Amino acid sequence: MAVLTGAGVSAESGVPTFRGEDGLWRNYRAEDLATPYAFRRDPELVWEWYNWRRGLIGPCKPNAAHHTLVEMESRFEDFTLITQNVDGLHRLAGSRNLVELHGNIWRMRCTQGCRSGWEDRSDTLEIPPHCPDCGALARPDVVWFGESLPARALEEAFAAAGHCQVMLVVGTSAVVQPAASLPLVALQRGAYVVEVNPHPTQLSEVVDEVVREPAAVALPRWWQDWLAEGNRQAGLAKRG
Ligand code: BV8
Ligand code: ZN
Repeated sequence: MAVLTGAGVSAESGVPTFRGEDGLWRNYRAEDLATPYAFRRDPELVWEWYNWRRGLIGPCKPNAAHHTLVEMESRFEDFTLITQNVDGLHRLAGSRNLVELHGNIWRMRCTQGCRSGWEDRSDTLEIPPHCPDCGALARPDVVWFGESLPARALEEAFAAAGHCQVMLVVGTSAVVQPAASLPLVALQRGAYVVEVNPHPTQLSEVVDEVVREPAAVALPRWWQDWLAEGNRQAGLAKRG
């Protein structure tokens, strides 16, 4: 089983999505600020944006969709959760076999490469923060537009998409590459692909099943139906 999540899985936790109306900050779009160019040009502005998002995300708690994915992970031999989100809510909910394709907003790394991936959840960040070792600018440990994704994460994600029998695609507009190609890889390899999203996306026409509902409602019910079906199948098998 493989699951791909996007910003929509955190919507019911109060985290603004990227392309929804609540996703703007001072009239900037994510694509304007989440880039190496924007950071080079104005690291302070980019850090103010990340600080604003950290302030928004900090109080948010995992919702029923995050918790259902933790329970599913414990019930499947082979389960990979691939997320495009940087909010850290899957990890907070207890997901372990987690591929963070686009990094994590709570982690930082040194722009001179001397230190990577330290966690800093303080809400009194100096803006812009500096590397504690060499004093160079620190940057959020996330993948910006125009940057390559971490090779290992990418490998794990495409391997999971390539061998899963079922893939759930939850809360993504399926616009951002290469993440948006993962469901297509799963479909090509014959997996049963389910989209959970209250709105249509470019995947809706090609997946096997569409659940047009918010994730925190749809996922717990989809999982209960799966268990009930499994028990029925097991019951049938037992009866021979
Ligand atoms: C790369 C981290 C190789 C940062 C993010 C043309 C020009 C330039 C570039 C490109 C191009 N075409 C393709 C590209 C490449 C580019 C790209 O895809 N651009 C897009 C915009 C076209 N991709 C890249 O640059 C990637 N790197 O390709 O490397 C390379 C190397 C060098 C040079 C060139 C290429 C890197 C992409 C990673 C970007 N980083 N985040 C940060 O967060 O600060 S992406 C960002 O978007 C988030 O990670 C987010 O998760 C992700 C995807 O968005 P979604 O998750 O889908 O969120 P969205 O708001 O869009 O949709 C929410 C959905 O939820 C909606 O469908 C909604 O209906 C639904 N929903 C709402 N409520 C609910 C719900 N669903 C369920 N329940 C609900 N309650
Ligand atoms: Zn450093």
